[in-house]
Amino acid sequence: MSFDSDVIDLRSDTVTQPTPAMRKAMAEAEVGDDVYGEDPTINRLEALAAERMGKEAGLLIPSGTMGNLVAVLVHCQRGDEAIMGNLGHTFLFEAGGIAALGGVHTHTLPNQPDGTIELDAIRAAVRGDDIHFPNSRLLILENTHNRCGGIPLSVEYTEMASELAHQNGLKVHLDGARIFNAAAAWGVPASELAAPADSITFCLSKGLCAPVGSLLCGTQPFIDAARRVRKQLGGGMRQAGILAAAGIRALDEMTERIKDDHRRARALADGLDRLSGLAVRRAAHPTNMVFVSLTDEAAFDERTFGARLRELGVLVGVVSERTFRLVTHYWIDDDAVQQAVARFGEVLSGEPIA
Ligand code: TLP
Repeated sequence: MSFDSDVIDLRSDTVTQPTPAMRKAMAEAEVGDDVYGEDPTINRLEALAAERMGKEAGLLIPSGTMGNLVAVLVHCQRGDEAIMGNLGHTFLFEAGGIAALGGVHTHTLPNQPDGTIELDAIRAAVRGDDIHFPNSRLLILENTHNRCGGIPLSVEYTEMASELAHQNGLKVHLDGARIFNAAAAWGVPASELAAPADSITFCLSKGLCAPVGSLLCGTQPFIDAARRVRKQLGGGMRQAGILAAAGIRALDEMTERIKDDHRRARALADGLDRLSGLAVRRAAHPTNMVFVSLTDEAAFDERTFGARLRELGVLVGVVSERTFRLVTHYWIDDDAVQQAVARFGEVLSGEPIA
């Protein structure tokens, strides 16, 4: 029912497994055919999600990737342009879906180290009315910003960027896969962070531990259109109330405890920072991610280092040359944090690569 307790899996919070309470709720879920709108558990989850995001309506989507894709396909027509960060998940890790399936043109702007995109850059990127240009239609923001270190965007920045986008006729989609991490970091309700955006995707299956599912939220007409696009993509589901039941548990029981993951990520960062051979990227408002690099003192390449850690039962993500991402989550307790630090130390003190 739980993780292999010998393995400390820090690759992602997507590896979380459903809690015993979720498994029970899934077994007992009342279900119906959701394509007919008749799954009472999904209907409850969608209403709850919309309420938590401060939006009119919500839609259960199989994944965060599909949530962002559906949002882009509703906001944009073929040949329209979506402006987004060059380190954004939609640009880097969604298999080019918006281009492949929507004919949507991507316009990337540099993400700053804090996950923001400079307002002047957004202003300058919006195209004028000229038949040579694609129509600028959408701005995509990401909160927390994964590749920038799990950094939370502030309410103030989200408001300023969204206001600018709206003044220029653009809609705003927020990839809020980890919006509850951002909310915990700032000590504000998620709805405040979502308020400036026209639509938001958030995930149940990351720090909130549900096995599957993301929610797309927005106005009622937006969600009506999104329901149709989800169907076009083959994402209309039937008795998925089984999944929604876990999602309701996730929203009811798992958002408050996210701050424990942040505390443990800080402890992990502190422990790793004390080891010579490692440099931790520090953020002003850290959440559940630790990005750590091998310094010149460590005579390892990242693949060998990662493989040695794996032999000791610690799994980490390699994000770039000599840099790892470690993510804390429900299944990582205080002891796992101490163990992980100790095993990093063990690898560092071992034989370097030949
Ligand atoms: N991110 C995954 C990997 O794809 C990198 C991870 O392990 O962090 N938006 C953001 C900001 C994400 O981090 C992710 C998943 C998604 C969207 C996509 O969610 P899923 O995996 O449900 O499609």
